[in-house]
Amino acid sequence: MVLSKQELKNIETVLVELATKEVGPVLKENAGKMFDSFDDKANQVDLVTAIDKQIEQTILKRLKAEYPDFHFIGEESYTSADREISDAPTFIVDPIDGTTNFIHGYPYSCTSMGLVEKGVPVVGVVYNPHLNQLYHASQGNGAFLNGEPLKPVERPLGLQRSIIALESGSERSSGSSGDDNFDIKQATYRSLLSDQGGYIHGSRSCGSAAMNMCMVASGYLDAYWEGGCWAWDVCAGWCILTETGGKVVGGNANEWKIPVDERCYLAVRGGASESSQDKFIEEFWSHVAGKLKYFWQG
Ligand code: LIP
Repeated sequence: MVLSKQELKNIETVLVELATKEVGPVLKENAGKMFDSFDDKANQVDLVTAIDKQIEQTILKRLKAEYPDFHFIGEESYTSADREISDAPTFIVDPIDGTTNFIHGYPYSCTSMGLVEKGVPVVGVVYNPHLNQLYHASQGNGAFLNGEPLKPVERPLGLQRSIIALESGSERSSGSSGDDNFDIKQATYRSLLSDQGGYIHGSRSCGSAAMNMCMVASGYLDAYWEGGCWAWDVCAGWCILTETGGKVVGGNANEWKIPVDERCYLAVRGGASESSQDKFIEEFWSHVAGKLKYFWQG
């Protein structure tokens, strides 16, 4: 099955309605109210609440009713059976992206609902009800913010004159257990920011991959780099970014084409020529202080 532009637009409309009418009010109502009732997942900074799980079930129920033949991968229900993303249309959903922000009431939590076909993000909806920011797109149909066309300002793209989203992430093993991802990330941050290195204008952090991707799609950020997040964190934002002329490559050097579940990403804004995007990417990669390695746990 190859979904037509109109079919993709119809799916986008369903996801927009689901996000704004059923998910957003629950997300907004409960933000900041779960500070004494969250659970740890992989560690004590990888958090989940009953609201994450409740929202995922709401989304799953609606999408299974609308699209019974489509596959579904959700952050809170995935198992090792989800490891292989097939060519079939598959919803890839993070019910609450920025769960830590949600727990703290910091207004950068959102729901992120994407669809891939043949592994490619073809529909994306990201909704932050706290700031009334509804980003949505489908392949070939353009990207929108609150119903208005989303187009980044045309301006030169250059590493030194950039602000880039960099995240602390939830995997923080430092100097032990043979996992040097955290140390590689910190060394990369230093290389990018130092006056002896990239000397970039600055780093920013939404605490949500989906929101970072949307800030890049808007052109407010020039790029976003993260290792350790997941397909559900980036799938929707990837489609939205692509529809604004942006591109997503691997977070490790020389990985120009990656699957949606790579778990290590570099997203670069549109509003600039492809040659300047590629020059930016290669210069950025020159600062990555090693090879990040992530695995699918489940
Ligand atoms: C979050 C990601 C973010 C990452 C956090 C966390 P969650 O997703 O969106 O990019 O830095 O560690 O993984 O867990 O809030 O859905």
